[in-house]
Amino acid sequence: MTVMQSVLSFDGEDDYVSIPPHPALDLTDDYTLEAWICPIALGGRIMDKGINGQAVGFTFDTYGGLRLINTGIIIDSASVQVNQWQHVAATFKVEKKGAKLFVNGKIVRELKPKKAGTKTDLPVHLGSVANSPDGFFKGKMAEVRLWSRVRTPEEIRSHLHSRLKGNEPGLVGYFPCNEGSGNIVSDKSPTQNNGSVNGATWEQAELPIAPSTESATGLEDYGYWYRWKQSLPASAGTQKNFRRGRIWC
Ligand SMILES: [Ca+2]
Repeated sequence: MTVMQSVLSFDGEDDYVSIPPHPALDLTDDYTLEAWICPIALGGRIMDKGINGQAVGFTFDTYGGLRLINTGIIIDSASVQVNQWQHVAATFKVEKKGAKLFVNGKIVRELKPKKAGTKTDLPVHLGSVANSPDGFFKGKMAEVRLWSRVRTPEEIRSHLHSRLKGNEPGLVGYFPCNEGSGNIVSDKSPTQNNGSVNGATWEQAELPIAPSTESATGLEDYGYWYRWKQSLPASAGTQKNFRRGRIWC
């Protein structure tokens, strides 16, 4: 199911969003980055808190495919497609196969990082390098999420097609990028660290993301309930399946 909604469009020349420096965004180990992207061309930054050419902060981009840089690099060259929407994610933790790249909830690359990242005092930029006018993203972006913990593949997949509430544990930056007008992207996480839009424009796009359950009419919750019910074995019986309270809450 796709729903027409507002997204941010970047021209690949000088557009970006700047999210001010904040201690909650000093992600060096045990973190997750997520976004929905529709790149017109590969090469641009998705989100970046690094210094161009140095292995500090973090860089999550489409250079050569899908790539995460902190003190090391993990890259997958084959999975990101141009001119279509896809959900991309990176998780990082210094342990066995602790760095993972995901496209549409599927792990496309993983490796063991040698060491954790180091922080910078830079803002987080969406759509460009954080410290210089470079690496501009060409395409559309929405539903940007930053977490101070590693989300499991199951967690990533389970919230891939729905907006978050904003109070999920470990959520340190949440930018749905669906304002539709103005020069601010609101941070719906407890960090409340809004970003400023520099040149990027608002567009309408069909995205496979259900509206937030906060504004649910009941139908969205029914969808979740129905899928949950379908996933139960028949032996669970009808009584356990019936959770009417959730349908209309
Ligand atoms: Ca521009």
